[in-house]
Amino acid sequence: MGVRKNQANLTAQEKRAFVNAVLALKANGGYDPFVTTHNQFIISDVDNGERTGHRSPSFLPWHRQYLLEFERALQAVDPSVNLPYWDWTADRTATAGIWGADFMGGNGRSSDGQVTTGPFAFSGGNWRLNVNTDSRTYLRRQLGTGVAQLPSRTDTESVLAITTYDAAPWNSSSAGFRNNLEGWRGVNLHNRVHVWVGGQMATGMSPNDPVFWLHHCFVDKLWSEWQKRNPGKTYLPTAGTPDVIDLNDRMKPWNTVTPADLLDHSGTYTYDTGF
Ligand SMILES: [Cu+2]
Repeated sequence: MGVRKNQANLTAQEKRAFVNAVLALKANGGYDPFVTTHNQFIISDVDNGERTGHRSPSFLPWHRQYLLEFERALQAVDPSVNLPYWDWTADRTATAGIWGADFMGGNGRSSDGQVTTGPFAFSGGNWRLNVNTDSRTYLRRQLGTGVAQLPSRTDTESVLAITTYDAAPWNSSSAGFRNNLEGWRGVNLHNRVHVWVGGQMATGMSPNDPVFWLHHCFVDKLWSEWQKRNPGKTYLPTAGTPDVIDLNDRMKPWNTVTPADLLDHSGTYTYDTGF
């Protein structure tokens, strides 16, 4: 069973293995379909209609399953690899280790936002964006430009303290833990991180930037932490909600798993520490 570690604690060899598995998946055609799927859901998830991947209670179980699918695809390349997470409350500057040339690579250059360092720089020849909003096929970032600060530990604790999972109308206007973590209301955690990174990360094609997986792995860890702190509090809504994934509804695109199936990840993977 896999242990998902803080990226700041990976050894040089673990970083290399993760990067190499991502590059191998890109090269064998297995990566880009993940980008396509995410963008299709970003486009189709709407506040007043069907919503599954985002702006709805199933934001968390949907991304949990989506990350699991991606992690399994990496493990098919290298069984030693597990998803690392990026604790953006701690590793919170543009010069933090996560942006090193041995891992995610650095900020985009000022002229066109192009990432020019690390394994995913376009000039390296291994990271061409095939699923994109425009003709720019190079990875872009503008760290700290769209918004100045990543969420702090205090911001994050304030969201973990919300004891209701989610609330009607089950969308981007909801009160509750899910929507505050997703970021449509309150101090804004998950959405703000996408904006802080900028480039493709601030679009529906966000999985074009491999840091997507590390960001969402930390969001998943925060859900896990919330569950630990709120025993007996369950996923909501539990039944009969139009356009929304109830506890025992199957989720597209897999149509095999329900939120109930995904609440307990401990048989599949664990996290190295609590928050
Ligand atoms: Cu996200």
